[in-house]
Formats: sequence, structure tokens, C-alpha cells
Amino acid sequence: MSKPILYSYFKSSCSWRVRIALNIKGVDFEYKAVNLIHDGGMQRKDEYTSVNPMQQVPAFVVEGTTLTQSIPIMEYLEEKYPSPEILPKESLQRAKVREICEVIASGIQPMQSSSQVLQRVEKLSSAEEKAEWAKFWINKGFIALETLLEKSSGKYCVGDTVTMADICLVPQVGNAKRFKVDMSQFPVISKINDELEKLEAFEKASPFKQPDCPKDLRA
Ligand SMILES: N[C@@H](CCC(=O)N[C@@H](CS)C(=O)NCC(=O)O)C(=O)O
Repeated sequence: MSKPILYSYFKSSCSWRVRIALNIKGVDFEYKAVNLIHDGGMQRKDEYTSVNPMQQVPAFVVEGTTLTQSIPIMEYLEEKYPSPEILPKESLQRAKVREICEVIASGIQPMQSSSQVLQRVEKLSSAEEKAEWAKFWINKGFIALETLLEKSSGKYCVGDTVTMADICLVPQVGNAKRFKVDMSQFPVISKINDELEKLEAFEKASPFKQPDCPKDLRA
């Protein structure tokens, strides 16, 4: 059977989530780069719109089916490859993990992602204004997340096992750093992020290790 295909962009935090999950599950995949910037964005060209009509990455093609949306892709991987698990068995812990994922995937990322909001908010004309907008929403979300994590975290977001919540956290912290959010306000998030960055599955998924990362940005 042919390898699954991941349509990804090295800087995309949603693709980054799926890269981490695939690494944790040990799934070998073919990486297909979709440059979101070049020539008005390859995601808007017909050949990619036919893969994902939302014109976004990631898209994951497996067994002849195309899945989009990073969270359902992770849920699929969890069901297909149950070990190591990225969702706890216990219901409340499992709900906690999903809550943290939602805060990031619905409450923060869509507000700071380039096409969905920034390019449409016409008042934000300069790059600086767009960056301020993104920073505002990340800050607001991280204030809530820090409070949630104070209660739920151990070594990682929920207890001491790596879960989907951690997979969502690291790319969002990556975006926060890109937009120069002052991370010293968020000691719990920062501590968990530091722990996670040491893990091979996370290290390998870093934007700076991807085949489409320009040479001058590589770690
Ligand atoms: N809910 C989607 C969001 C996907 C998304 O926002 N992808 C961004 C990159 S992180 C994108 O492709 N943006 C396209 C653009 O900027 O035009 C998911 O979790 O997969």
C-alpha cells in the first residue's frame, strides 16, 4: 500500500500538529509542500482546491480518502494507531484534552491565521498592525490557557502523558514567538513547551526541519 500523503507548509501550525501526531504514531508519510505565500498562495490554485476546498493545509490522503482539519486527522490517527495514545482513556481527562485543543484550534489560531482574518480586516493595513492583531488574540487566549493548565498540567498539558493538547500547544507557542508575544507572562505554558520540545517527535516536526523550509531559516 502506498504511503499516506501530508499536504503541509513548513510554517503552518495546523500542519505542524499533524506532523507531530504522525511522528508520535510512527507513521511514515510523503510530504507534499503547499507554499501558502508564493504566487498568491498555491492553496488557492485549482490543483490544490480540488484536494481541500477550504484552501488550507493540512490535508492528509490515506487509503484513497482525503481528510482535512488537523483535529479530526489526529482523532483518526488515534483510532487507527492506538499506541502510544494521545487521548487519555478516562472521560474527564479526555474531555480536558479536547477542551485545551478547542481553545487553541477554535479560540486562538483562527483569529491570528493569515488568510482567515488578517487579510480580510481592512483596517489593518500595515504588517505591524496585522502583527499587533495576531499578538492581541494569542495573548488573550494564552491568559485563559495558562489558567486552565495551572489546574490540569503535570509534566505536560494534562497530567504526565503527551496528548493531543500538547500537540496543539507547541505549534501555537511557535506562532506566539513569531508574533513576539512576551512568553514570560505564561510560565506554565512555557515550562510545558520546553519539556515537549525535547521530545524527538516534536523536534522532527519543527518548521525548520521540513523539506520546504528555506535553507537560511533551517536550524
Ligand atoms: N481548522 C483548520 C485550520 C487550517 C488553517 O488555518 N490552515 C492555515 C495554515 S495554519 C492555512 O492553510 N491558511 C491558508 C492561507 O493562509 O491562505 C485545521 O485545523 O486544519
